Amino acid sequence: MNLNQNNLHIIKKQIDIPLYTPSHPTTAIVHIGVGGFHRSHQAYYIHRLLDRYPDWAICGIGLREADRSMSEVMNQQDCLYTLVTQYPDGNAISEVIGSITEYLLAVDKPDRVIDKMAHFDTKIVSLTITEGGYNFNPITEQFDFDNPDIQHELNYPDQPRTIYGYITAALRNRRNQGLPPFTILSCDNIQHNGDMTRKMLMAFAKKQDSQLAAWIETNVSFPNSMVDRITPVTTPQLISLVKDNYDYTDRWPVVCEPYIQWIIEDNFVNGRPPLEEYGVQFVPDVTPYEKMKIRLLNAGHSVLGIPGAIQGYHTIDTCMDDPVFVSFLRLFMDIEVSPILDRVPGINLEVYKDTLEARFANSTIKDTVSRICSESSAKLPKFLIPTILENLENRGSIKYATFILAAWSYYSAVQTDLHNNPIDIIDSRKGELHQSAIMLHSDPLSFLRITDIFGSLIDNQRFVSTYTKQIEDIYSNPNMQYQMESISQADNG
Ligand code: CS2
Repeated sequence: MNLNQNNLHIIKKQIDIPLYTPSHPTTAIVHIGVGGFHRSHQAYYIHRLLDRYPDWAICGIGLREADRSMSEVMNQQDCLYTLVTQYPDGNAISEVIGSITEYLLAVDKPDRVIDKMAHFDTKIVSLTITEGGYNFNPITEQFDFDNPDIQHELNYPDQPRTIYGYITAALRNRRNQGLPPFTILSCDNIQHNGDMTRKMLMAFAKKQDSQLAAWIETNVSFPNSMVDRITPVTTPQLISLVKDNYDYTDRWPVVCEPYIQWIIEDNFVNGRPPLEEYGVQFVPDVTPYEKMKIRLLNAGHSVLGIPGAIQGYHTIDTCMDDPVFVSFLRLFMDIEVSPILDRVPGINLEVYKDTLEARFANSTIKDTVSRICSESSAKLPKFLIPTILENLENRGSIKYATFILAAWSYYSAVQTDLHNNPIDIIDSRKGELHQSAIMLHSDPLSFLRITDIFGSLIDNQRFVSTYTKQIEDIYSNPNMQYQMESISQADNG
């Protein structure tokens, strides 16, 4: 039996199903980038409120050809999916989520996507398009006009390809029809994600249509938000688990941890769902929360994942079984991150870090090192490098974070773990990273010359000498445990 609306009356004997009925749902949120995270986080919050507030359903959008399989599964399953929340003690809570009621693949139906976004009912356009999806140079933070897709949409505004082309096309229709604008809500792990989205969209819109740009500037809002829920990649085992336990086939269920957090600036130009009734925190300024989360959790993941991959560990909880990794992670958080964080209202930092350790150690979610290391070229400039820059400025410690860059260089060059097994590297810049990293024998700093990742780090003497020494150490003995222990030794007393 397949998961779909018709079968829900049978499925509900085994598992919780939505209490709301989607006969004629109003989709007030258009979400671009429906992956595991959107489905465990935002769509889960909306699921919880839809029975009382039925006008806030979600229309999911996939922009790229790569979203075709999600589109097929979602449409085949009437957009229903199973969310499996795995507790560290082995208990799991599973439920069927129905808050996404429509899914459109933009490459097939660009006009329908524009019409949907331009429709009166749409009040929010939200985004999870990953750190790499915003089309900016991570170091200069300027919009990348060289991207061929951007060039195409500037020349042919009615043939959009990226969020910028779609959003401007939809906003132009709304303005022309005299409709109110929508709020653009970024849910990606970028500090000041709303401000960044505004800056990028304005750069694009000004080039495309300066009058429209002026309208956007005065009418559209871009709240910053901090999102959090660890959501591993769906595995064939999860699909079997759902089938074995509940007797139906869900082709793309989602697994996640119990922890969930969403903090948003309350700046919505066309209304919003009452998410505060469901645990979402609205604050005037999200800055301290997002900095804490990105610099500790997201960077902490990379601090475990990159050496973990070299060591031959496959999941984050396996890294946390290694006391050397645990101690290195904690020292990184205590010595290099905590001192540069601002006071975070209502949060005890020590407790937050303890909770992170417990979340990383959750052995039931099996979050893979390959997911964590994927697209490190987009993640590290946002998660880790800014911490090194701030500590260079403040004369703080840099050896933990720098070690991760040195290990990343080794990982990119050698591409195998300590046992000579290939490392599963998922990065759109994998080839380029490899080429730069292997030049090391003629130029020890070759890796750092990718300036849109490392910026001007290469010009800093203290950084360069720490990095060079660590690279030498790693190449003489790539056992991460050994290297991490010797770095931590002095601080462990
Ligand atoms: C992870 C995040 O992609 C990563 O490297 O750190 O996906 C992380 O699991 C989420 O941001 C948790 O909220």
